Amino acid sequence: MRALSVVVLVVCLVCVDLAFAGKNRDRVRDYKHKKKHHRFDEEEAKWALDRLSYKDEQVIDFGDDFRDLRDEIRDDFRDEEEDRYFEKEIEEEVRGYANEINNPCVDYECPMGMTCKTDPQWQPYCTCVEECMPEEDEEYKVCSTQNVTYISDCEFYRLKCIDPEMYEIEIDYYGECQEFPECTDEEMEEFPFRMRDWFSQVMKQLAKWPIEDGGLTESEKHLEALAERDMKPYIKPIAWKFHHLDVDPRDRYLTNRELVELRAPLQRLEHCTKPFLEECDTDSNGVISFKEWGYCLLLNDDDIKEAKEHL
Ligand SMILES: [Ca+2]
Repeated sequence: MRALSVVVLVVCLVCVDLAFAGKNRDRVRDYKHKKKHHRFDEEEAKWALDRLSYKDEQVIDFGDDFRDLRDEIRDDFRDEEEDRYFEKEIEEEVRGYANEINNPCVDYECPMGMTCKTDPQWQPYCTCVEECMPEEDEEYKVCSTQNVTYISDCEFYRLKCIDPEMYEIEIDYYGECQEFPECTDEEMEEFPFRMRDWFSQVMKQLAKWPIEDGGLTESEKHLEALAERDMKPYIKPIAWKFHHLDVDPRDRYLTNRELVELRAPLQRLEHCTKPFLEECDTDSNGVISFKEWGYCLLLNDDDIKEAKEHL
């Protein structure tokens, strides 16, 4: 019965993690679509720049398809008056496109709650988001570690960016703030097994995905393949997950902020997540060391030593 419940929960947790990875994949797809679209705009802009004799841009080869399209459009605007109107319209568009092509914010990344802007010297910088999309769907709500509900994670991070007093506050979980049932001793005892099985399953699934869709890197795939042949197949995934979360900063300690990615999507489905992670921090210094992480996922000292080699 216990084994069955672990299996059911592992499947459930894998679904959650993959759903989030899926969201990430959708975002990547969306980005690629935008990139593709942007590319088209870029070609149009270059062609338009050519029309306006912007010499710097004339060296660009548009390719046969584009030249055909250009000639076609030119033929369509034989009428002089129309042609003048077209020139004017093109000129306006050129300014917009050229702006977009040269915009240094296009590939400039900002942290959550911030957006990129340019200064008068056309240098990119990050500044707090001014406004978030008004979200009405309950699903977008988030609950903070101060037990305050926000309409979306965008709104939470926007306010956190504006208010320095919110520096220590993080997203606790997705959804409106609520009371969770207490995590029983029995549930708490099972939880590390669930967690580490879940890490293994997620790693296995992500090994099948292309890296650009959020899948594992080549070295992570290699690690996953090795893990499957291990006597203790959970050791490497435990190290992998720690390494995956330990990014801000990568210092072999997991802060509350780094744990958001693990805790926030799970807490509503798995009410033991939060108390479990709190218990992992055995010296109560607010961060989880790799040793603490290993112990709370039931590794012994030798396992931890082995796992450390994969950090
Ligand atoms: Ca860290």
